[in-house]
Amino acid sequence: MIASVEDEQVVRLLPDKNHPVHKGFACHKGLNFVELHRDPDRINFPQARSNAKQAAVGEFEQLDWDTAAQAISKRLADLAEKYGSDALGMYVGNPSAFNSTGREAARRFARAVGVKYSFGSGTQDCSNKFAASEAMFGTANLHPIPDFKHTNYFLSIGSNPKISHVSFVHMTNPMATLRDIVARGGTVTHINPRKIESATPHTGEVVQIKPDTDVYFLAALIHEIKTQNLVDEAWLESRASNADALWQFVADYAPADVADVVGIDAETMRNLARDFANADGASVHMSTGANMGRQGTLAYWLVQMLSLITGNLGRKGGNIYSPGYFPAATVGKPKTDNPFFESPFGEMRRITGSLPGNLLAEHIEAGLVKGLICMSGNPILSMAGERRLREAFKKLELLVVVDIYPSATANLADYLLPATDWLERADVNSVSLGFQPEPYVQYTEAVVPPAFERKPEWWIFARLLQALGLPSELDQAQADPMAKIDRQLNNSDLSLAQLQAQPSHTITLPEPQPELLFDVAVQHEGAKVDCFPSLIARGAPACSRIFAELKAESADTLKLITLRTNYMVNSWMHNLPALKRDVALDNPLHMHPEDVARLGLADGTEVSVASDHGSIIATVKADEDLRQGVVAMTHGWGHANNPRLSLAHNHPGTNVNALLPTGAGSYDPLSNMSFMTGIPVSIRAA
Ligand SMILES: Nc1nc2c(c(=O)[nH]1)N[C@H]1C(S)=C(S)[C@@H](COP(=O)(O)OP(=O)(O)OC[C@H]3O[C@@H](n4cnc5c(=O)[nH]c(N)nc54)[C@H](O)[C@@H]3O)O[C@H]1N2
Ligand SMILES: Nc1nc2c(c(=O)[nH]1)N[C@H]1C(S)=C(S)[C@@H](COP(=O)(O)OP(=O)(O)OC[C@H]3O[C@@H](n4cnc5c(=O)[nH]c(N)nc54)[C@H](O)[C@@H]3O)O[C@H]1N2
Ligand SMILES: [Mo]
Repeated sequence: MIASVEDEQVVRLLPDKNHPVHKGFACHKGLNFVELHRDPDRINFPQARSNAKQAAVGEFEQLDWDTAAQAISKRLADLAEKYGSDALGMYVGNPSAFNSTGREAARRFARAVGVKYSFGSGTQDCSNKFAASEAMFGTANLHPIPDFKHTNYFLSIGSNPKISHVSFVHMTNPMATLRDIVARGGTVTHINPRKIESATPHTGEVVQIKPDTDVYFLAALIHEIKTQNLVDEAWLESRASNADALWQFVADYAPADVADVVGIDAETMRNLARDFANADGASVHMSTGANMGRQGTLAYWLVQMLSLITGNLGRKGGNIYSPGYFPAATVGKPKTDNPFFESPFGEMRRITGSLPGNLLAEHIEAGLVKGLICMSGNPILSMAGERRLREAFKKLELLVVVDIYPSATANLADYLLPATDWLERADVNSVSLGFQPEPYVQYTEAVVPPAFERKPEWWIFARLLQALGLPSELDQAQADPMAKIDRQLNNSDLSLAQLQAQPSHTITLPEPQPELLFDVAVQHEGAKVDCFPSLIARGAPACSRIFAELKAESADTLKLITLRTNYMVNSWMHNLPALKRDVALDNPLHMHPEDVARLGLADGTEVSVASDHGSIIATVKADEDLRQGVVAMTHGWGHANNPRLSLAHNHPGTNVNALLPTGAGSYDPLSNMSFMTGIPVSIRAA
């Protein structure tokens, strides 16, 4: 985007029509960022809590940075003295992905002070992918992307590109991308319980699946392709190991065997499998809708297997590797063969450093985590079990929150530290590494100086380290928070200085070459993909058990799924007037009209929604787009307890995450990924 600045104030953001890749396409949430930048409810100064933690609403007094840094470092030192170095936890949330210097600083800080317990939003949206890739490919950082430009079949599972712009693929103008595939005679198929906004006559059809069953659907496709002899066996032999175990795994899941469980008739699955296998270049992408099911790791594995056995992995029009300015796949190798260890909560693993988010409350309740640092995350609203988390957070001896807003989590903090926003800090689009069909690297400058006492995270963490007497970036005469990125750029004979000199501060990189996937990215010996790694074998028994459970399930079980809209970003853009339109003033419970009638309800009825884990009150919204038996509600709402966000507080909505499971058994033990979709609920008039 282009920011117009007058008197050191951003007055306007407009799409950058000259951007070599995006060509003026920009998301309305980004374009409305000026509202966020100027929001009077932002956190502008360091603050310390001045009332009791038991109080419903936190009260805070303003500090200067020196006082705040001293006070926090003293509290950290006290904790270390009392409990040794092992009582600290950290939670790093989603916006850290779009904050290259902040993310790196949080990592460095954690290492320097010895944070033992790391948590993050990754176990709410994607940790299954890291776990599966690490096992199959020998690197957590390989996530082959669709070759949109050349593909003739695109299978999109559990995603809604029009609304969310996808995760793990940096898609420019998602709808135009889908339209182009259909326009050149290709096919786009969306696998989703809901007829999503992304599906139109020009952008593909939806096959409506039952929630939390993708793994069986994928197994059935592979079963059919194998049975029809559509596997390129010689190629598979040269590229992969353990294929026999894959065939054995899918043997129980022929299309006819799984049809009732997945809710798609066998013929549809058979046709889909054959069309995919026969297409001249077929690609597949799976996103949060399937990640959040109970078997996200297995589902992601089967997605890659579908691509592999049809000869589409690392092939033109299939799924490819796009290294961008740095081949991150080469640095994602697992540190050990067996990631599992004994913990107070049984056998456990870390995935890209993180423990299961759904055990965060337990860690505090058990007295393991006494102090927590939370950066750009809002676990109180974004994770399951708000009530339990609130009680746990009140038991913390120290909670430091680094945020731009007084979030629900910030409300419980002992110290609140004000971060800068995107207009006030420089950045490079490093999160896109590996995810770009059209690779480019861009430097975005700070277009205005930070308002008030807001500081970039790298500075905040460096200041804390300094106060702790530890080596700090700020010890240097000229701090260089982008040094690491510059080094990575140098790897491609680029530099920050070069970027800064370019129009749009952007350099486009060569188109990704399909052969790079095997030549560069796969890290297993001989660049062979493991078709049945031990991690997957570990998940196989649960896969058959859940299949039997699903088969036995009553036909009228209602299942809850998640529903992103254009008017929210997780829990945190709820204070922007531009996103609080009349269609988006709360988060009703979407239900199919037949289900509404069957339960004797009506559009607008107030209902009580209950699961095994909690209950909420919601308003029914009849919605024909849902599959029957599926209900949906948008997450990130529930601002009734937070008067500091004035607009959000006026339209609080309900936190649907009260219905999600938390604690033992509520996450995929292969990857720590939380179960967040396909949750059985019952509904009655309130
Ligand atoms: N407007 C907006 N954009 C966002 C965000 C936001 O909050 N608002 N969040 C951002 C973030 S953090 C992320 S991770 C990305 C996520 O990007 P996406 O993964 O594309 O997320 P969603 O749009 O929620 O799409 C998930 C889809 O999965 C479907 N689904 C639910 N359960 C199942 C299931 O069991 N199986 C299948 N096959 N489908 C299922 C849902 O109906 C939904 O359409 O979006 C990002 N973009
Ligand atoms: N039921 C249900 N729950 C879900 C999901 C779902 O689909 N359904 N989606 C899940 C997903 S995909 C995700 S990623 C997680 C998100 O989980 P979290 O990352 O914990 O939550 P967010 O709501 O994204 O909160 C981000 C916080 O970062 C702050 N912030 C924004 N920009 C900056 C910045 O530049 N610096 C700093 N320091 N702070 C900043 C915001 O004010 C906000 O408080 O939630 C998940 N929760
Ligand atoms: Mo996410």
